[in-house]
Amino acid sequence: MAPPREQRGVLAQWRFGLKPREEDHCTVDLPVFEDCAEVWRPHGRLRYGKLGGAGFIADDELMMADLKLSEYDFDDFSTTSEEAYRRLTDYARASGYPFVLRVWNYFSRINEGDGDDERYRQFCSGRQRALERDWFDEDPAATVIGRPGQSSRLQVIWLASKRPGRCLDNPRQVTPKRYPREYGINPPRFSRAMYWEGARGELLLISGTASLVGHESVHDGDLAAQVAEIRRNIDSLLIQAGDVRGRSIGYQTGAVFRVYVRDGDRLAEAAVLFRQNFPDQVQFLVVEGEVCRRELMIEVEGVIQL
Ligand code: 3EB
Repeated sequence: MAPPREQRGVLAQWRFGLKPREEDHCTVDLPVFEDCAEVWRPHGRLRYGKLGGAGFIADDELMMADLKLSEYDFDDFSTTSEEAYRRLTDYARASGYPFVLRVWNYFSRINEGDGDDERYRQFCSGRQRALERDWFDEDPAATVIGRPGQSSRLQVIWLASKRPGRCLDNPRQVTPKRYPREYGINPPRFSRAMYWEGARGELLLISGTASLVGHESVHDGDLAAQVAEIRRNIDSLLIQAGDVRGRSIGYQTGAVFRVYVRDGDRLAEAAVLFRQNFPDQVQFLVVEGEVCRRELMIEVEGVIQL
């Protein structure tokens, strides 16, 4: 399998705002503020593969996989999610890139359904069931975002490595797998960030970070205050990452962030707020996307190349 011409020669070319075709890799149909593509350069020779709904692009150290499932093929949404994570864990073991560093999950109507029936919670239940059968020692960094509209596609993109990363916790926030019962029967399973070192250099992969302190959402209804809280959360994470690395980490050039905004009419405002709250050298793109708790208006993720 070779990817479409415009995606050749790169480990990943993330594109937002387009409907992904079956053969597309890392294309996510979330509405964008400005057209953007984020290119991840390979290190060494590229290899391509395809297996059971997933496409794979790998270089000497890292593999990017993009799995698309239709919920119509499964009984309910939690079963769809379980199947996605079964394949992810199976493929990771079989591929030679067993260490899953980072996962991005996209599906529509994330906040539909009440209480434990909410689709995000169904997603968490399916993920948990798959992980009870087989999991890695360390939860990967992750993002879960709702795509506007009614698509039946669950898209799971993951970055895996031949060698392990080190997962990080954020002392300002409760570890997701220890969230109290009020957030669902099955807690989310992800780490706040993953630090990784390879021949191409070091990467800090920062999970979707929201205005959440402890386990509680804060600043309900206040977009500006949520962005400021996210900055504090990410600052705190960088301190942890610096400890693990043995050398401090800042927002150096080479930082690329993504900003997911629930209200499609507030993308421009969110871009201004991000600029005001984060250092100038941080590159970012703004896309429309629903965050997994209704009161959360915005979520920020990022990659810092060190
Ligand atoms: C949070 O801190 C916000 O379920 O994998 C962010 C990143 C969030 C990943 C996940 C959820 C997940 O709980 C939501």
